[in-house]
Amino acid sequence: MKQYLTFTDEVKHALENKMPIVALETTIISHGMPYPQNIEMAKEVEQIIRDNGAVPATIGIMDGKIKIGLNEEELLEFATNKSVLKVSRRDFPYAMATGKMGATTVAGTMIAAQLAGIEMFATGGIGGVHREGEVTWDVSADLTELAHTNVAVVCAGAKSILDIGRTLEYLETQGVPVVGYNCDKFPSFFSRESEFGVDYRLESPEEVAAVMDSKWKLGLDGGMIIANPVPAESELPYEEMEKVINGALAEAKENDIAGKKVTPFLLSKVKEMTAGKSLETNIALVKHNAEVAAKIAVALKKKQNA
Ligand code: PSU
Ligand code: MN
Repeated sequence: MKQYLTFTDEVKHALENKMPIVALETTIISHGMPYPQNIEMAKEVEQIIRDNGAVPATIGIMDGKIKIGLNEEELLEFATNKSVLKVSRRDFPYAMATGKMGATTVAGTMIAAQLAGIEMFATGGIGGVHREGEVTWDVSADLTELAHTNVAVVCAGAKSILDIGRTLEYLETQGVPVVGYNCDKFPSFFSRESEFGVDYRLESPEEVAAVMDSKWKLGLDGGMIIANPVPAESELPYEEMEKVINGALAEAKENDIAGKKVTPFLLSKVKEMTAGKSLETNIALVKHNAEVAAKIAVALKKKQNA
């Protein structure tokens, strides 16, 4: 499988020298945010990771290769090209065989990160069980990936476009630990809390790294969620967002939006309905997640290299 991977010099050097690395996804760039905020976010997030002592590896598919690390020109291509595929587990074979450009989702990025030997990943929010999932069977492949791929994901929880309760139940069934980073409630992306609790509250990068280390040393394959609430100054009120999200869900239903189009549709509706405020919050929380992920990656490598 390694024949399909290519690395930037920065990432290659970091891997060879057992340095801390943080993987980043491209779906958030190509399908999650508009241009030019998406490219600005992508570059800033990489810099935050470097400033916190780790090496960023933004992952995407181009020319039949899985690229571990993207240069500026490639990042810009993901930010502006309108025909980029959204690549989750099921889409890899097609994207690789056709040579089409593919932005990796949380699931897709985890697969690529594991192939490359990267254990830490920062994003905004994970996919999950959609509301009315009992009717539509819309359950993100992110959850099954978390069940068996050894990559820990720092996120701001899950948007309440999803059914957060069922998402957490699914993760429990699949044996995925949900850690609250300095929080007791599972965050709901735009807001710092939801009505649901986390499994364990941990308060330092070292504590999180120790849990990751013992999980994988025990051979308990699968990922981990590190839920990191949006900084208070960027939070949007939960009740207000509930109304917005209910409006967006109604529109998705009216327009018969299904399959992989659901999440990007809801995201852009929410942005429209909050006059762009949701985008600012989205960017703030991704940056915060990158910082925390870098610190955990540093702590983990210190432990592993000791
Ligand atoms: N949630 C967000 N922003 C995003 C996504 C999820 O708040 O950009 C993206 C991620 O790439 C995630 C994917 O992996 O959507 C989930 O899509 P689906 O529900 O189709 O599995
Ligand atoms: Mn889906």
